[in-house]
Amino acid sequence: MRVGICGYPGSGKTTVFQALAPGAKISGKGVSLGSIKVPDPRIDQLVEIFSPRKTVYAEILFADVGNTAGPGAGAFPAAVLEAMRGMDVLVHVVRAFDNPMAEGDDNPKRDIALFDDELILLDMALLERRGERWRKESRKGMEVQINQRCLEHLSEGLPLRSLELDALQRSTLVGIQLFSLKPLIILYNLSEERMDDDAWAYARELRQLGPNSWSTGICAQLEAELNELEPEERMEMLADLGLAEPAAASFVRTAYSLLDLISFLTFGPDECRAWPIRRGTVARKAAGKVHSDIERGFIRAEVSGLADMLVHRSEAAMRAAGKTRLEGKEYVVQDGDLIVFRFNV
Ligand SMILES: Nc1nc2c(ncn2[C@@H]2O[C@H](COP(=O)(O)OP(=O)(O)OP(=O)(O)O)[C@@H](O)[C@H]2O)c(=O)[nH]1
Ligand SMILES: [Mg+2]
Repeated sequence: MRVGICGYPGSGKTTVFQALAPGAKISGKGVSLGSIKVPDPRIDQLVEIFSPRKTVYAEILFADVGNTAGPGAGAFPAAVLEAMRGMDVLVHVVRAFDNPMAEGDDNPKRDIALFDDELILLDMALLERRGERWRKESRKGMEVQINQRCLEHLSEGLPLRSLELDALQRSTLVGIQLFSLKPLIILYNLSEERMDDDAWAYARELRQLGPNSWSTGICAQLEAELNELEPEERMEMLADLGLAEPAAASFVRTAYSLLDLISFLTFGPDECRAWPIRRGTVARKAAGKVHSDIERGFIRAEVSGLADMLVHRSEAAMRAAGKTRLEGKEYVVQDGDLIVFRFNV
């Protein structure tokens, strides 16, 4: 999963990046990229059984997409748009603290509205260009129709993430990377004082704002500072602050469930690995995550559960004990399924 950290100048993007992706190796030109592993006790248990040569946790890639002009000061720069385009989800960091370097007082409501307006305008331009081309080619059909419906929705000032589309209709939009179609998490970046101010409770809680859009809050500066501490000191400091865990941990969990991601697991002496997929993914598609050959040559999935594996401790013993089910290509993969794919190429 790729998470784009966006927001106006001085909102705390870089600090949020440091808070959410501690120890991330920064790479990339202009855009800071860092990834973190998604902690997964199920993988730890498989590793215990198989002592694999390689262990792979699910990963979340964070990108600090860089600076826009100030709120309302015009279009986002091309480099920022380019970075945002490749993301699966956008996090809009909203300044809710005094920053003497930033222009004016913090104004979360204004920033949220202006940011969304900008995404809507960008998408209108993209879809209008596409519609224009199709008119010239006098094309008809579902693509053209969906294009039109999207434009109507946008011209009401609404983001595409709130437009109801079924899977087939949505498929007409793949490949254009529409900005307002991406799930959005509004992240209020609160000053330390506001972290326990009742008036800001709404900004701290996790709230669903609409389809594919949520808001929550952190004090990024504090979280970033926590990450500089040794693990023991960090635990103490968290306890002092009355926090159950670092924001990075809860953010990962939240993002996973918001985006309806689950993981299936593969195992063996070579590799134990978590594979993130959308809930509802069928076995054959899931196989394609591992390798496109396995999707193409899919025969069946041999599915089992971790609880049984903890008892029987090998693929052969599982089969002998009748703890492995055979599932076909339409089987809907469940969170935590252990899977061996059989395929033929
Ligand atoms: N009080 C307070 N200050 C913060 C917080 N988060 C960031 N800051 C401060 O705000 C300033 C800007 O933070 P950055 O993380 O650099 O913000 P940015 O959005 O990356 O800024 P640009 O890249 O310059 O647009 C820094 O001085 C931070 O220390 C916060 O949660 N509380
Ligand atoms: Mg920055």
